[in-house]
Amino acid sequence: MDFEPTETQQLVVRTAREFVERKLLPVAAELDRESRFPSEQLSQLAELGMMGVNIPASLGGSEAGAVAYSLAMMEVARGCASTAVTMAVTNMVGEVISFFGSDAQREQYVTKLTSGEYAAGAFALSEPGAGSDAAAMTTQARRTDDGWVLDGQKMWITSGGKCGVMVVWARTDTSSNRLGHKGISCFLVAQGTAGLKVEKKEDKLGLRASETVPLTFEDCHLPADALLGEEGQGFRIAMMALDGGRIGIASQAVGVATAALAEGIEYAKDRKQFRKPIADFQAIQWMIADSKTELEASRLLALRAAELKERGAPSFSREAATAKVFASEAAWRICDRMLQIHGGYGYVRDFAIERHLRDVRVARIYEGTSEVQRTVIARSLLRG
Ligand code: COS
Repeated sequence: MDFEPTETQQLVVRTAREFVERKLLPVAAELDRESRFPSEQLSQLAELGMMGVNIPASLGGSEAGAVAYSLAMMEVARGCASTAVTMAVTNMVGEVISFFGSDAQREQYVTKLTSGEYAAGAFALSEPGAGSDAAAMTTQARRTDDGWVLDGQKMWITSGGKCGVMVVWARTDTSSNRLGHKGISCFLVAQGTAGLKVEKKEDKLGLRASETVPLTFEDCHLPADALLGEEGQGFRIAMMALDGGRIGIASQAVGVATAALAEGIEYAKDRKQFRKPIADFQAIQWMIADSKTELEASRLLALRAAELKERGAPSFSREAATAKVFASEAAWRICDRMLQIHGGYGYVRDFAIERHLRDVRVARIYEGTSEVQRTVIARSLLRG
């Protein structure tokens, strides 16, 4: 066990940190306030290799590994959680196409994601009636003489209207309503495809600079080679992609909580009540100490899951869920405690802490709720 980052990992961290200090921290509050998609920042991140941290160099990625990706995500999320989630989904989409795609699909899409030619990638799994129960999806892909026709609705799609390409899950076998996950396949859909309609942007509590939209597919014709992986394998592809995605969200939560803790400490040292800095009170010190402890535990869990992924260890799925549930729940508590330290000032927009609290809340929901993570962990242990 080696806790020392490799040279490559250190380089990725330095690169991300410098970008965050210079380009992201100065604009994060404004992006949030204006609900402005961070196009410019995403394109700069692509130039720095952050849109394919764990993607082969032959496809324009940095090939720096899953641990480096987790470290990069922690840094970027410290600067702006909205930019971080957009980067996370883009990396996830790039990885899933690299892993399951044909040579032609990889060439067509992955290099455009890693280079920044596409602003982002999108992952269209959830539906109005299929969230935690992803296998309950009703979107259909009907085979035609020369391809497929998609019909249905997707919901909560990050960058759905901004992405260059999206991975879309649909039911290809409707012969029995008991087929569940077995009849699901996965497709690559380019932005602008006829029959794809991007619906009205969601007005969210947090992550306001990231775009979240519903999508409608109506008589949406796709070529035969839009199928990603094998027919009927879509659910497995989604689960495998989400295993990696959950490390990204755990890392995002760590990044936001890191920012929150630093701001809480700074405020506690500065703010005076009863003739001394509030940092002198044990009540405040314990909030800081508990937060630091939970933050470091979260960081280690995320990095361990990433290391297991990098090694191809089968337990990585469970450990990714462990990291995700712990880090997202801890980050929420940390942001809440740091807001408490700010008192009334934490409840207004003059300080960043209220944004962190709003931004981090969804980490307990998306890419699998905390309840789903617990299901994944328990099932894995009970299976033995
Ligand atoms: N990797 C590879 N295959 C996996 C897998 C994984 N991590 N998890 C499950 N599978 C496979 C199973 O092996 C099973 O295949 P076989 O029938 O061939 O053996 C199949 O997928 C179905 O698995 P399971 O029975 O566990 O599926 P469930 O319908 O019970 O769903 C949960 C399990 C709840 C864990 C899953 O639906 C889930 O993760 N839901 C949350 C979805 C989510 O995260 N949505 C967020 C989208 S992004 S905002």
